Amino acid sequence: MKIDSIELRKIFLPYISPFKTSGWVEDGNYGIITKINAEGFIGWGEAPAGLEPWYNEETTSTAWAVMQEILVPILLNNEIKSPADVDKLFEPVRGNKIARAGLEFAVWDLFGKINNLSLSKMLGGVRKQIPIGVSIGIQDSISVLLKLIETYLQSGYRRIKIKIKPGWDVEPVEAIRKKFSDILLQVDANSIYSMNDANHLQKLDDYDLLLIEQPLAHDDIFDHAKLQKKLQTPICLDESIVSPQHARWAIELQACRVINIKPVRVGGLTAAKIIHDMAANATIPVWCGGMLETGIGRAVNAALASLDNFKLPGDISENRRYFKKDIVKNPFMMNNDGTITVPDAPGHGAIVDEDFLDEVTLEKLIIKTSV
Ligand code: OSB
Ligand code: MG
Repeated sequence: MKIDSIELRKIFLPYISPFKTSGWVEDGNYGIITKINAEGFIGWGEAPAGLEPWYNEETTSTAWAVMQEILVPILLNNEIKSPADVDKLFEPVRGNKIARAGLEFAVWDLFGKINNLSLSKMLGGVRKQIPIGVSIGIQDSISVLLKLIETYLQSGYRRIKIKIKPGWDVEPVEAIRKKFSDILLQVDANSIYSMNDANHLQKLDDYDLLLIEQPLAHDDIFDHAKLQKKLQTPICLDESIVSPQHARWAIELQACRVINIKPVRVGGLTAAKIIHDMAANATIPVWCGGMLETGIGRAVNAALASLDNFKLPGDISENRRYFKKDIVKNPFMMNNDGTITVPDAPGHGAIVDEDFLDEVTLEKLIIKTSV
């Protein structure tokens, strides 16, 4: 494939309401949209880094710099025969997985369009619809939280995830269980607890949670293995699994019983699929997490979640759960049975609204192949 040009855009797309986790608040998507022109086709990708390094070490600015200085020149100076080549070419780059994924997605999209194959098909997807859940940030009060959950359940969401932190964990979970005794419920701590909280976290075992996501440090696997031995609730790792190697370590150490796969966290779809297959072999179920992406990243996640071992509902809510208007013309809408339909158009299937994308673009850079 001969690449003609690569375009990077920093965007700001505001959320309908701020999203609050145990450690930070976000008021919108400040990601990078990538666009690759090749062979008469256009591939789109998204690197959903935030302004600050609260989730992982990357930010919009670091991803932009690494793309501009390192990753884009690698793509322009090498022959790419398949999307898997991108993972190999980027392999020597340490970290910077969100930046890598943002460009890798655009190459997958391009190959799908050139070969008339959907991303789901290219990845080996088996599902046409995927069940979806909703991730709810920390709220001002339990009554506000319960009302929100009621609204989401009424609109059809199949699973509720709430963010937790010290002071906002056992009580909201208990209140939810009292009111909604049989819903699929899980919690996400985004690395706020330590081993000293093990006894406190054991209290969550009384509420039949699907899982507790990333209770301990963002880069820990070892202590999670010790904590899992003390909890009945399955631990699910998010932040800690940044590569297939890390997934193998976590599985061998029994640090988790479930894995949240976000392709952006592991450098792209090639690594995500390896982790999926590895987990399947170990009978560890996976599900697809999210990073409050625009419709581009959301379409990529939906394609990935069509693979067989995605056994639990994903954080792939309808676009309108986050954005008044998204940068795609074909936002996901939930079907009556709490699923979304996996796109079967060539590539990831997101149709970018370029006029609206222009409106939300803060900065743009076009890098052309020198001839
Ligand atoms: O930890 O899963 C997380 C959002 C931003 C960063 C990290 C996380 C999240 C979410 C929301 O929980 C996922 C989504 O709905 O896209
Ligand atoms: Mg998480």
